[in-house]
Amino acid sequence: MPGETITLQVGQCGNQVGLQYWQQLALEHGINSDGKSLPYPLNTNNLRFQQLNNNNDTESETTTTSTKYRNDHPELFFTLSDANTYTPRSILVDMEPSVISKSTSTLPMFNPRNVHLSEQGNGAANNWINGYKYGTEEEERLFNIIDREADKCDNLSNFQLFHSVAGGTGSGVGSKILELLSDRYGHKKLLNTFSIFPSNEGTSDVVVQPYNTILTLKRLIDYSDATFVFHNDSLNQIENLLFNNTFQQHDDNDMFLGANKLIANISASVSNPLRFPGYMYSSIESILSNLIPTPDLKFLTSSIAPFSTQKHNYINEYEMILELSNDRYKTNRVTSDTNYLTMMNYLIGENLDSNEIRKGILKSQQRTPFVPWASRSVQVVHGKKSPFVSNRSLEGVQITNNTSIIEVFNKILRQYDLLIKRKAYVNRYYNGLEEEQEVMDLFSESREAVKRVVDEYKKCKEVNYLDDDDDEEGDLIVVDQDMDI
Ligand SMILES: Nc1nc2c(ncn2[C@@H]2O[C@H](COP(=O)(O)OP(=O)(O)OP(=O)(O)O)[C@@H](O)[C@H]2O)c(=O)[nH]1
Ligand SMILES: [Mg+2]
Repeated sequence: MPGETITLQVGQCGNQVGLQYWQQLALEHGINSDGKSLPYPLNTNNLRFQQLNNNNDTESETTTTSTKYRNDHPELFFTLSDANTYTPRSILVDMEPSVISKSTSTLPMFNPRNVHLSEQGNGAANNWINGYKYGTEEEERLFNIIDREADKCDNLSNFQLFHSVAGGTGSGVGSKILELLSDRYGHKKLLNTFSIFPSNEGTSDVVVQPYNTILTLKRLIDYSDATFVFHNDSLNQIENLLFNNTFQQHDDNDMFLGANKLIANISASVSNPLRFPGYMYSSIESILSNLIPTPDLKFLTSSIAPFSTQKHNYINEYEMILELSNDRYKTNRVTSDTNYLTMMNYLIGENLDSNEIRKGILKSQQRTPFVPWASRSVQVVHGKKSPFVSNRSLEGVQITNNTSIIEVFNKILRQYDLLIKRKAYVNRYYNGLEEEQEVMDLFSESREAVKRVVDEYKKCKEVNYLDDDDDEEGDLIVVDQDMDI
């Protein structure tokens, strides 16, 4: 049985993405916004399951309200109260109240005791240091909530963080929480993050974002076990391709709605095999260990294929696997000289055609420029559709580990270098730090850490990459399942 996941949603972006994420999970598990469960639809497979579980009761043949007959696992992400109400295992943190108030009024299922708000209520003013310091001061209150939530788990597996790397709260408080989680739980529990990177094109974005991003990246490098990289520019482009930006047109109040739905869909798909169990995966660890060959190379790119849109009515398994490799559906910018370390495709649907999948894998293997030492395996996960989602079309998500991270990080380094050369706005970061030198040291050690990751992704393109280090074997994560078809 897989273990539970605790979610932390921090700052505006973290909470807005978190809201979409929980709406998606609630939809897939038939949970109303107040946490009450809808009757579970029993299709043929579920009925067989029901018979196996022996029952003589006379509930409807097509639905049941009893949790006993469910063959999904909402309890990995939700707690279930004695009154049969589901509550997200999620902790909502922000330094100003407006975003979280919207979340809790939209989804009253959130546990009000899991909300942590700053008493001043002004936010971190786009400043990582303000957020980081606040996180340090609030350690006890934050960990009262986190430890309480962890105590409710039978077999806690991982913490996952939703945040943007560029503001003040998601970046700074998020960094502090990661550091503290790693200290308290890190060796035993996985920490993975869904990290949103700022637009390079957006005019509203603030000038110090490269500082916040570099400082956050250092903590992701040090403490996260896997980071899913989402770039706002790429998300906007995918949204244009798939939805013609309909979300933006319909809802001026939330310009990120479409982007956030994409992130929510991808991040929910990652745990699909655990929440709707099949024969393939038993834990988040086994999924991530197939994607991350060494702890230094842990920044992941996602891709989402056209699904259930007016533009793309139906595509089969073969076409889906190829579409997923199309760079225009990737959530960070991927160029043609990108090499791949690992590739995992989630195909979520009913009665998948294994011949079409096999054809897709072969074609994809031929086309994908893997790094020379990679196993060249194109992995496919058969995800099950939620019985609550009436749309029966095939959905596809791809997660890859690839060298596009070099350019993503190099761009941030270039922006950062331009600012730091003139020490532009550095004085904003003196908050609580005594000397200018301390701030400069903090910046330069973060820059070096990011540069090391860039160099590692460059080095991994070489044939003898795995032979270079003395301890490379110790670094390898053992893959515990082979899912090639
Ligand atoms: N995809 C996405 N990006 C967002 C969202 N909200 C903000 N951003 C981006 O995140 C960055 C700013 O981070 P925020 O999350 O607003 O900041 P914060 O963590 O609340 O920190 P402070 O407001 O400074 O205390 C900018 O690059 C925004 O473009 C969102 O809902 N979705
Ligand atoms: Mg904010």
